[in-house]
Amino acid sequence: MQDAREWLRSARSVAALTGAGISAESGVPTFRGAGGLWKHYRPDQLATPEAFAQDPVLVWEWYLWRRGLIAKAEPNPGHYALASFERRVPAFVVVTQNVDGLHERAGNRNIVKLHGDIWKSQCLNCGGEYADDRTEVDALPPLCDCGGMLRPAVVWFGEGLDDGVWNAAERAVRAADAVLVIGTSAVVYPAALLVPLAKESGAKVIEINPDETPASGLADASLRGPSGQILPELLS
Ligand code: BV8
Ligand code: ZN
Repeated sequence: MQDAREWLRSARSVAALTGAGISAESGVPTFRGAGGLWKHYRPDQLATPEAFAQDPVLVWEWYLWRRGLIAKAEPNPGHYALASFERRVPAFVVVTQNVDGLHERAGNRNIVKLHGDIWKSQCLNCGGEYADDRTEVDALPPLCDCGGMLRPAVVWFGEGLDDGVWNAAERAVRAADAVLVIGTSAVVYPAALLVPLAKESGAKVIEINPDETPASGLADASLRGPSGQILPELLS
């Protein structure tokens, strides 16, 4: 912990790569932990274009259920620690795999959302993207004003990430003197590539996760514990 604090103190620019684990203490289920299941479906069975094409109502029910959970959730001390850190370190970027919006709610502004935003919907017909905070919809699937079908504005498995978003994430990690890898199982690509990229760019990599992950071998420090407890101590 002391080394990590020292690296952060002397860092000119810092990036934080976050995954579902940072929201676990807010009561938002992770993808691969317990509680991530809904009606016996695994996320990777529902978060795909194929699942949506086959049964858009089922996929929407899952997203509305998640929105309902997230709407009741609050950012936790880990989110707030990152928000106060952004106010202290000018060059600080949060690169998140999460779609829950808890980083904004905690106060972070400089955020790269690798996998989109559950609080936005996109029209399959006209491509329009709208803020959408509905947790219930009478007639599913919801329709756009143009009559086209709406989908959640998130990146599903098998879908490419937006080029601009990926470039921003790469730039943030390449420029960072220290990269925090928080609450991610580091199995989803291309997001997981940002850790070796950080290493190659000479950044100090600090992993915060109760468990070992495929990224642990690349970490200069692995802080084993819940981010809601570790981040406030690490970043204070
Ligand atoms: C693409 C949005 C190609 C939707 C998500 C085989 C090998 C390698 C890759 C692949 C493969 N087969 C398929 C692929 C590609 C695939 C992939 O990586 N699959 C994995 C599963 C093998 N990737 C894709 O499909 C990507 N697209 O490759 O497209 C392409 C390219 C060009 C053009 C066209 C096509 C798209 C991936 C994006 C998928 N969308 N989310 C939604 O949310 O509904 S991914 C989803 O999983 C979430 O975003 C989530 O963040 C992400 C990863 O999960 P984690 O965040 O890491 O969370 P997880 O539950 O896994 O782990 C939680 C961690 O927290 C654990 O480590 C736990 O220990 C820790 N933790 C728990 N409690 C705490 C904690 N940590 C701290 N504190 C705590 N309290
Ligand atoms: Zn439309």
